[in-house]
Amino acid sequence: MAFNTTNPLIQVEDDRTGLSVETLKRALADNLFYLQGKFPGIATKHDCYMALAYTIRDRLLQRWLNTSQTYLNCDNRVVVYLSAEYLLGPHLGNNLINLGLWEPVKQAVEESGLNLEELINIEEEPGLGNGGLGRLAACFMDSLATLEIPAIGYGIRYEFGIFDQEIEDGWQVEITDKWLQLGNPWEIARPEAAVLVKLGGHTESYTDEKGDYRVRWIPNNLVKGIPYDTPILGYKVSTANNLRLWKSEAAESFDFQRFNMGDYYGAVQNKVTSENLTKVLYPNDEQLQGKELRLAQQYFFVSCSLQDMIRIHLADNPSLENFHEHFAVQLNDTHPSIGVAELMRLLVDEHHYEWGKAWNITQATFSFTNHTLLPEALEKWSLPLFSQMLPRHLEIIYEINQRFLDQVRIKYPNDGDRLAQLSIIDEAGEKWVRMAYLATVGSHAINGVAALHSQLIKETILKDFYELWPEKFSNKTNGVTPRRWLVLSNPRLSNLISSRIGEGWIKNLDELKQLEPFADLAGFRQDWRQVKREVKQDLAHYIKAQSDLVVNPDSLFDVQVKRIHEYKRQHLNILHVIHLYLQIKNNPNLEISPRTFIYGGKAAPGYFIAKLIIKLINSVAEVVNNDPAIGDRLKVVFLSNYNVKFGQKVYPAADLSEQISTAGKEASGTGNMKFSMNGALTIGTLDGANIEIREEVGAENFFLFGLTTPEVEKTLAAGYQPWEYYNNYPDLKAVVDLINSGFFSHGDTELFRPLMDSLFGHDPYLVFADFQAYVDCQHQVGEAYKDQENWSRMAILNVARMGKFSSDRTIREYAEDIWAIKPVVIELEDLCPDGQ
Ligand code: GL4
Repeated sequence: MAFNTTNPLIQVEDDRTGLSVETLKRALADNLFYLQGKFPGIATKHDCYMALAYTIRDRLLQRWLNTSQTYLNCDNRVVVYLSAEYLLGPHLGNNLINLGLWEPVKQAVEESGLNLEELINIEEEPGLGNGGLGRLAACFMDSLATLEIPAIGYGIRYEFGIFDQEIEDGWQVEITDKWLQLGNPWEIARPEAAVLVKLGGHTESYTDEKGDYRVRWIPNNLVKGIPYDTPILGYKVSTANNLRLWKSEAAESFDFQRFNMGDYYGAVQNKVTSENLTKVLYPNDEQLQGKELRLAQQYFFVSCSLQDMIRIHLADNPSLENFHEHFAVQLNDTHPSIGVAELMRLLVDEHHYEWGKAWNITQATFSFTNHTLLPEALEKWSLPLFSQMLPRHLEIIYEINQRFLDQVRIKYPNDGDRLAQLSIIDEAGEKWVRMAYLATVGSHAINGVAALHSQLIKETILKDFYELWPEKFSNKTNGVTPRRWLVLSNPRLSNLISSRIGEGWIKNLDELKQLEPFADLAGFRQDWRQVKREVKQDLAHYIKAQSDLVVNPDSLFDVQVKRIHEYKRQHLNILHVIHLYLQIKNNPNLEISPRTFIYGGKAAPGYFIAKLIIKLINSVAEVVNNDPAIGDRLKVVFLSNYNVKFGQKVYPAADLSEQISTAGKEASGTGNMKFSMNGALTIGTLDGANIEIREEVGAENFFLFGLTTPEVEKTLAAGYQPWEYYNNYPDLKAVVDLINSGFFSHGDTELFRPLMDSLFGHDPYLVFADFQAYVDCQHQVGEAYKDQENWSRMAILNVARMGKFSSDRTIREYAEDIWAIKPVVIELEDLCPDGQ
């Protein structure tokens, strides 16, 4: 069957669209020859991957083009997701699932003498994000398409994404990511849709021909933005939304004037500076690096995107008056929040709208999601830096601020403190532009990403704004896509589930509820354990290949994978490992559930303590794994280069999910959901979405420990004394003393001192305060694991109760409460049969 049934020219199955095994094989060979320029005999595995990727891309192009064509032709609202990060993960496997082509393609690949899984593994993932925030954007794109919601994702096409991590002598080493080196078959460049972005310079006022006062911006630099488009397919629908990522280039590839004057290097300089803009992703999660280039990146992609939207809008509308009816723009954290000032500039300066009207359009367009409360992550830009790069935007922000503060004055007369607290410009001491405030003032809706976090936003960082506009604030608990995080990453479990309750759950995750009665069936539990055993075996092979360590698939796989950060407390986890080690050493016959501790995660390159935590984990691993007295009872492994691909292997294999952040610090977490969805039980604090996960799965199926958010606050306010915990808890003292003795550092008593100093000196994350509760809770975990029947029961119930944590549910809530948007069904018929 061909997609195109209306084109009379296509008599036989088209090699670019046909779906039979024979056609797929022919297409594969054809693409290998004509696109890669290789015969099968000399083709590398990567060539074969490319040929296959193009074969699949051909089969989704009609969907992609029809989708954008349909959006152009209907006047439905379109969601625009503005995000500096998209942590997409490899496309090939996901596209096969979403197209429903896994089986025929597998057969075609095999009959061509290749292996599908091997080819899928070759794909370099686009690591265009740091962690949860970027990955959430990717899950949202998947859900938007699956729910057939018109959407465009805009972002940055970083030439170098998140660095690759290697471990040398226990330390993290960063290697440049080169995801584009061998070509990217999923993107199409659209140089014809390039836009220009101004930077620097100064502003001038003038009077226009109608006698109106106006401002123009005379920049000292101009950069060109080239869009690169990637299709994002929905699951078994015809929607393929567009992800448009911008690459910067010099506006003129050569500065001829300078060249003619003999300044060759000066002329090339401009080209180099412009191209630098989208060179590299800043590798910090939850930490602001107030670098000029970062602000330039943010402004660049936001300006490109807004100009693109205006072009699209004006193609079909006489004016921008109804711009907000056309686009609902979601700001993914403050990174794109300069968009508020940029849209005002475009409307007022370039399209000559009166301020009040422009402001109404702007506010009706934007909504803002906050993703963190950590003070070091809250974006602010120093005024001098800001005015140098964006002089016109600073003027606009001053005007926005003045008008906003006038409103505040009416509501709270004579309240100078409140004005200072609410001001977008922080003027106490050095002056700063507070980006979260700009986003809040410029948006009609503001949300947090889990119930607790949304509540804390209202009580802390945006308290005064909440008092002004309580109706703007809401919660949208995060979710993850079950397509990538269950169907693709855990086919064994997915098949087991579908064999009992059908496949409806893939699009409607609430249907997993139907699994609940199976938790009581011994036969099903047996099958469940069998699947888990096989998946753990796979991970064990991977561990052996990467680190040469043999781990026992029957041991409890206790996993913590996420960015390395003190608030996430990987160090609390390793203290527990040392505690178990000591227990066995002191009592050689101790019977415990054998455990394999698995860690993975990257530290920001400049975050010394996080890097030292990695070193400590590896140092403990070295001792524990090589101590014959421990045998098979404990193994510790730090797997390098944790990324989406690796996540797909590790979530399915986990028995225990470590979600042990200090209460109040993890906005939501999304790894916690992926683990649970794959049947791991959680050990966790009452933080972020853990609270809601526990509510859903039932307190009896969740291992809870630790201080609550109010207790954390109280402990800190009372003047937290780590020494007291050290002196009062002998288990803690023994662990700390062992580290300090140089036992894990070949006698070096200085190596881990900075970490110990921070735990004893200034530790806002209260590691020692939660240590004993954590150890006790871990003891319960170990005991519970001994009863495999009950453990399986709990695991099944975890999965059965995960419906809430599908990103489909999250997106539906945004669509209803914030975007006011409806699905649009895409038809697969050829819309332009004869190329008209
Ligand atoms: C984060 C939060 O830390 C994380 O809890 C949350 O799940 C994620 C997506 O909402 O956003 N905020 C930042 S910054 N990085 C994150 O991963």
